[in-house]
Amino acid sequence: MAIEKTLSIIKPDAVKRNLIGNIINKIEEQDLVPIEMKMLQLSEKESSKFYEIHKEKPFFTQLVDYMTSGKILVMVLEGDNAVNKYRDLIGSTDPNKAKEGSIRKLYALNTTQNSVHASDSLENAKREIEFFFNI
Ligand code: FUP
Repeated sequence: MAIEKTLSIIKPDAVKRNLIGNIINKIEEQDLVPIEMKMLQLSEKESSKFYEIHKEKPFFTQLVDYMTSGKILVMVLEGDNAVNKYRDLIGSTDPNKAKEGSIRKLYALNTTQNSVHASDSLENAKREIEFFFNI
């Protein structure tokens, strides 16, 4: 058993379509436990900082703008193998490529408005959790 923490964001497209409950249900079904959560709306500055890893990418401006477009739900999830387990649950970035039953396959609109974020490594999980929470 390796109990880990990972960062989850329910993005503006999913919040606006009343999908918070459905998504948390999927998370809990996998024995991932939300141990922190908050609703907030990112400023341009905060969004750019959070995604700074992508600042050279062609989609950066679009991504930063989209992530400021409405409220998000940020959560810390805890559980066995949480980082990889939650990555697996959300599915591929592009919903057309996401596997059956994954959150993005079920709910994402496109590659930008793709409903959820999940940390992609333990190291990034630590950085992202510190970005939003004092833990
Ligand atoms: P993921 O880890 O699956 O969220 O994907 P990436 O880290 O590659 O990308 C982070 C976010 O950038 C995605 F969730 C959505 C956005 N993005 C785009 O808007 N267009 C792209 O072509 C790729 C990513």
